[in-house]
Amino acid sequence: MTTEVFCNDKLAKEYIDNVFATLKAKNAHQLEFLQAVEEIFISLVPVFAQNPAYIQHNILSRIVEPDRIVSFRVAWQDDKNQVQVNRGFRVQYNNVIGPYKGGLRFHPTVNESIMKFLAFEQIFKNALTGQPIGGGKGGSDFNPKGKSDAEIMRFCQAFMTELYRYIGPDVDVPAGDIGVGAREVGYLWGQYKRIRGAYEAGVLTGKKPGYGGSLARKEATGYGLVYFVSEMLQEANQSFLNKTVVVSGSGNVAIYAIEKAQHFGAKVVACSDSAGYIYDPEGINLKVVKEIKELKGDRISTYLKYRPNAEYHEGCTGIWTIPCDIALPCATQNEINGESARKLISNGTKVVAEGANMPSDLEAINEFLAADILFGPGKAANAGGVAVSALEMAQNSGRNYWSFQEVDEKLHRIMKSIYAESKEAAEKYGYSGNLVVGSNIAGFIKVAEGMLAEGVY
Ligand code: NDP
Ligand code: 2IT
Repeated sequence: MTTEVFCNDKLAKEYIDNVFATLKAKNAHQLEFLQAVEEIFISLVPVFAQNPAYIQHNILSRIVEPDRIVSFRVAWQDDKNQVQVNRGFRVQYNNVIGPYKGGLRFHPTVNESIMKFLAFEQIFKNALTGQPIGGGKGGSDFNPKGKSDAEIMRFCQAFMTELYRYIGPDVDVPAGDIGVGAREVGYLWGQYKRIRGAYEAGVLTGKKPGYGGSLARKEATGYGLVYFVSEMLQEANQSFLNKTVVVSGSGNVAIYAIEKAQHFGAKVVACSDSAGYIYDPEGINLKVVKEIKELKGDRISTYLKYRPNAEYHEGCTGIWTIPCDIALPCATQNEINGESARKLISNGTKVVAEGANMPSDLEAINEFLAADILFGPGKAANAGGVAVSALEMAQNSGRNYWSFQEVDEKLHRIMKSIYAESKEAAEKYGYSGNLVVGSNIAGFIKVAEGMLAEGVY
């Protein structure tokens, strides 16, 4: 039995600051992780002020500590028969709402801080989808660039040979993220199936349609982002029609965000990769981008061979100097800093929505909010990918397939509902129009209530 206690903003802030100070002392070098936590903590002051039970049960100290982190060696042979060694991770953060769920990232920058920031955000994102999925993330510092198909396969098999013991359709369900798409998921799945000796399709999502995968999963994050932005625009009596849009990245999220934005009548004038960006004032030819990136795995600079009137610029941040109505960062974390945010604002950008995870740093977010930019935080705006992953799990358990249209309609409904819930939570807690606060609160409360119901462990 707990007794009712009084709380207010000051006491709530003191509690949150204390938890953050302890976390910072314990994880001093994990900058991305601390950044992700700080953004959420700032939003939660009114929630703790109004729900003292959360303090009594020390929900915050419990929620920031992952259930477990697995780190493992991945040894594999390259095409020259040399043995290479990488580090693999799986962060199982919180499974109050469902099995741990989140992608795998293969990128040389992967470390524990990045894994933890992604897994932490995933808890609240997944809660927002309304689907029964907890939060997790994994990956490796393996660099897929320049590797042959056989090397990718051997790496994926070696990675799964260790990972398989920690995952399962009701335990933890990985999927793709940067550097991991349907090809990699296919190799991972094949190895899992061989080791387990059973067809447990729901252990991984993002599989190819026809081999256990869901239609519309490939498109889901990008389409979902554009559906979310449409809700934001509708609120301001606007739409994508004739808007100028800049999208960073040219991977899975970026490509399908461009596709849907164009479908809704927008002119997308720029996209990028980690080396530089292209500017095509006539509007990006998406067929060309798909050929370069999806078929050839080439650099975005080669776009100029097909469209000589376009421009190519080295470096990533310059893309935010292009005047646009809507900016959709879809590449990676911290790609928009305060300076880029100020440039976007002074160029008249009205909407910024995050397809990537944490692409705007804290200074940039503050700039956007202060300038009354319509700002869609990643946790809410890019949740379409994992939402359709949950729909893939549902199809796998039901041993059936839904049509593209059926999945796309469900995705659309989920994105509308995430927007509505985030907006409503912001209003309820006195931050009308602030979707950062709204989505953090709406996601957090679902998890916190589940933790209260489960009791202390
Ligand atoms: P991809 O690997 O398909 O594409 C990533 C794109 O971002 C590429 O164009 C890549 O360029 C660029 N990029 C990667 N790292 C950097 C970097 N350090 N600096 C600049 N550009 C970079 O990944 P996704 O499209 O799947 O993921 C993009 C973002 O969206 C990530 O933040 C991811 O976490 C997030 N996300 C992904 C979801 C999904 O379903 N896939 C769901 C929700 C969020 P290059 O080709 O040169 O490497
Ligand atoms: O960041 C993300 O939400 C993803 N990479 C998708 C995760 C998933 O399980 O589909």
